[in-house]
Amino acid sequence: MDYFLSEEQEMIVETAREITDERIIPARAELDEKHEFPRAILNEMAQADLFAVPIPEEYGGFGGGCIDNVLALEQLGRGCVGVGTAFAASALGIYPILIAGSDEMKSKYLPDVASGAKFAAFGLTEANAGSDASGIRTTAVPDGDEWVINGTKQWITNGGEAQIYTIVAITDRSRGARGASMFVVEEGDAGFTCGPKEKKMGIRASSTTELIFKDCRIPKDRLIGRLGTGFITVMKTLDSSRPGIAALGLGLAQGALDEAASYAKQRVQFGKPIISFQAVQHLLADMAIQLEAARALVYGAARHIDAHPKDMTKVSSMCKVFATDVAMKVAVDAVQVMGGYGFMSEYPVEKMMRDAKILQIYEGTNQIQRNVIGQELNKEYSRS
Ligand code: COS
Repeated sequence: MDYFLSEEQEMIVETAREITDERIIPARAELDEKHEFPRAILNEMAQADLFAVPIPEEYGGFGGGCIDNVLALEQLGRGCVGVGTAFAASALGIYPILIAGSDEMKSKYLPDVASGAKFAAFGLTEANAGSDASGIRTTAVPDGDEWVINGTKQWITNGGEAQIYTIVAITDRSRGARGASMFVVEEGDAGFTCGPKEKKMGIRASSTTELIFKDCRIPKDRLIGRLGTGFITVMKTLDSSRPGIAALGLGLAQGALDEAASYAKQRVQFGKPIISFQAVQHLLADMAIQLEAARALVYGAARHIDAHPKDMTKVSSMCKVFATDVAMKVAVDAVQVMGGYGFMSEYPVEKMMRDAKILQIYEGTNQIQRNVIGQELNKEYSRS
């Protein structure tokens, strides 16, 4: 379907498509098997200016909107959601600075992320604070000209690979959601270390570690925005980044459909290519219908967000839920079309099926997204 992309948007798609076809697809099986961080590929993406897409022009970026980011991530997701996640997590890490940081803070950190000289990461989740984001225990206490941070973040994407970490910590427990604040922690700050890489079912090219703060001291000016606004900044950050996860889902579903359809054309059983059997055609048709419906929703949501940035919560969750549920279903059906071969790791759909699962879990489970959508509907219908 024609989504009437501008010339600049077609260029973003072309750039991301080329890197995906030439660099990511040939490397993905090995990166997955070795749990290897794709630094060389990310560097090439940086040279192609892809990291600059979501960063405003005055900070060395391309000044793209949500739709531009979605278009780039869709292509990367078609190749490998592990590589796409490493890329997306750097944008996630700088959203708090973009949303709430001072001009000085933006000037200090954003140009290096736009050029790809530095990667970023976002630290929210803890052992006892997953879906319940406000249950975090990490604390930040003022001491002279510094903040002293103590606690442990869990499952942080780009842990150990990023140089800039935006994290949320409790600054006043008595104030509930208004008692959390966000900070920038840099690689090499005293008292800050990352744990070993987690072993995961999928997205193995991305790095996932703990962030460990033991009397970690950072300067006062690393507070992002105002004291006590950390939880709200976290929520706005997730609203901004979830369409990117939806886009990874679109890409994964497209990749899985491409694999399944090409296989069905060349696989002969009962004397005919299996694509000529209605049973297989119906599976492929449903995959294609769901993918196109998801794409229409994700692009529509991204354009709505660009036009109405203050009204993004509901559409952001809607497109995350729908596109990632579609990605999971399409990946499972691609394995089904390919039968025993689909189950073997020499074919990419086996990895796609493993990678798809996390899309329904991270950046807010799809159950939490439905809660968010329900709450937004409740607000809307209370007003009318
Ligand atoms: N934008 C701006 N403000 C928001 C917001 C949003 N999207 N969502 C909530 N808020 C505000 C609320 O308005 C409220 O402010 P007031 O105190 O002024 O009323 C405050 O934040 C607390 O909101 P709420 O009471 O809804 O918070 P809950 O603790 O009930 O949690 C959910 C809400 C479940 C939505 C939140 O915890 C969440 O998103 N969890 C999932 C976390 C997640 O995605 N984790 C994945 C790991 S990060 S990669």
